[in-house]
This record gives sequence, C-alpha cells and structure tokens, in this order.
Amino acid sequence: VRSLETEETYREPRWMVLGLGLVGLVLAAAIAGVFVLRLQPQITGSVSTVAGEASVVMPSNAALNNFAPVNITVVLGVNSTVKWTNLDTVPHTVVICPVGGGQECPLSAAIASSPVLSQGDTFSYAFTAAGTYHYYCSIHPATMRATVVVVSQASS
Ligand SMILES: [Cu+2]
Repeated sequence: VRSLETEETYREPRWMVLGLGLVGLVLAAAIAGVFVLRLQPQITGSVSTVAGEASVVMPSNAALNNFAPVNITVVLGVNSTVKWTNLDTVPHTVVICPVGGGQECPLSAAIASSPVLSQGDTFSYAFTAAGTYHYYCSIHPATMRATVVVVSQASS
C-alpha cells in the first residue's frame, strides 16, 4: 500500500506532462494557423492563372524585333493575366508603367517589373483595371517598347 506522500510525488509529474501537452497543442495550432494564412495567397494566385492568360514573347533578337505582339488587347477577368516568355538568347525584362505614365516610366513608378529573364524564363502580371499600359525592357529601353490595352467586359 502506497503512502499519501508517494501518491503525490507520482501525481505532480502527470500534471506537468498534461500542462506541457497543452502548451504543445497551442503551439501546434498557432504554427498550423500561420501555414494556412501563408498558403491562402498562393491558392488565390493559381485561381487567377486559371481565369485566362494572354501571351507575349520576346522573340529571337528581341532587342531589334521588339516584343511580339507589340500591342495586345485583353479583357479584364477573361484573359487579363499576361504572361511574357523570353525566347531570346539575350536576357530581357518587363517594366510595366501605370496608366498615363508614359512609354518609359522610371522603375520607381512602375506598377510591376520582372527580374532579368533569361531564355525560357517567364513573367506574369494580372491586370486589375482597364486602361492602356505601356511597358518596356529596362535593358533595351530604346527599342523594346510595347503596350497592353486592358478593356472591361462591358466594353469588349
Ligand atoms: Cu531587352
């Protein structure tokens, strides 16, 4: 038969284990919550890609040949995610100016700019408002200038 003293020394560690277990559960829930919050923007991003893409390429010798097509018109929410693919052996970039921002806005004024795209690299941008957007390649700004016209569904 155990004495009271012996029972107490056995009970205390159990409460400590339970307490630690609860702390562990709370931490696990917090970490899981952070993961869910971080995953949500990625899920949204993949959905917008499904909505429809328009394609532009930097063709071979794009520094002379420009983007292709040079001017495209897309419909908001239908194919207003534009995906650029560099097919050239020369690296290029995409710098998108705001509506009314001119053909060659400074990088600080750009609404989006790609990293340097090597051959085979792609860059996508989802336009969210109608308007005429000029964009250019920051490596060849004098010759690589093009336009995306975004129209709303009602006006298309
Ligand atoms: Cu270029």
